[in-house]
Amino acid sequence: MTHCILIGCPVDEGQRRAGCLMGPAAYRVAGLARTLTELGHTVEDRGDVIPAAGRGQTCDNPAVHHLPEVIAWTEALSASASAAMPDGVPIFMGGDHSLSLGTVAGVAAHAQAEGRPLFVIWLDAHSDFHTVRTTTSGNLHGTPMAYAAGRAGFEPFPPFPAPVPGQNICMFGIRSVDPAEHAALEETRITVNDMRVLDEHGIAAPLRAFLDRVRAENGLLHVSLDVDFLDPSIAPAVGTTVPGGTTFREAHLVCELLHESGLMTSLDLVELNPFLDDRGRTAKLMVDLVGSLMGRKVFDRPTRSF
Ligand code: 6HN
Ligand code: MN
Ligand code: MN
Ligand code: MN
Repeated sequence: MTHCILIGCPVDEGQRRAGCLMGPAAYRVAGLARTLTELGHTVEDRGDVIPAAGRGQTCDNPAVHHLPEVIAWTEALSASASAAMPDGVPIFMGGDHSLSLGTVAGVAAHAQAEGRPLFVIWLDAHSDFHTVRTTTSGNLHGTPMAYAAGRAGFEPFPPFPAPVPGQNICMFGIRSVDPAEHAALEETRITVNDMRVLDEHGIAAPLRAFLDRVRAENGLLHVSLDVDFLDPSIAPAVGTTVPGGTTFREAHLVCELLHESGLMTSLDLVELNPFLDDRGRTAKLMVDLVGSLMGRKVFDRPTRSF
């Protein structure tokens, strides 16, 4: 039994297609709390985070969009995340992916205070490894992984509390990486399991290998699930669809293996844009995936070896 803490993060300023701010409401309507309760967990909904007003910060990159607002979200969400961590497993209901600038910062501050290493699993079509300087779209939802890894180029933001070492970061589902992100990733020890890796080896083996390391080092594990990790044919409600994503079963398998590991300590659900959804199917799929992450299975027994 886990104490699940729902935190609404109605962030829309990290990209340009309005609608992600409706994400937290869609997760509530789709029955996220009920799903968790039915699995035997306790649920506390802390409502939606409200950021302070932006303070007018600027940067050298003219493309950057809504910088002061995103900084204000980062500060507010970082505080909410570190406050929630001692009480249970926070589930951050987004909101676009710029919310992870704040949630991972808050979780990292908590991990540092506990004296435990932080590991991050990034489930996404994109690597989100731009900095405020390198982003060409100017959409800050393309930057949170670089912030968490401690890349230089985030000067207007508060310094990241305890950068996550590259070898503690593992990405899955990747199939859209901009040139500046590609070059920067090559300089790190981040494991990038792109779709080619998943096609050839499946998702279970690389995931198990990473989870073994989290366990061996008694790490905290933050999971960031971007809707576009999923193939757009099953998850249309996202502004940045990329063909060739994970299937229904691949995504559930990731969640089932994560549950079996017992290692996940915090979770982001990001990029759901309910305005683009088809009768709530993407919101419902995301809630179903959280069900698998939190213990739903067909038979309660270990997988047989055939
Ligand atoms: N996401 N690399 C593109 C950009 O605009 O920087 C896409 C970012 C997508 C962001 O997945 O959360
Ligand atoms: Mn705008
Ligand atoms: Mn993303
Ligand atoms: Mn993405």
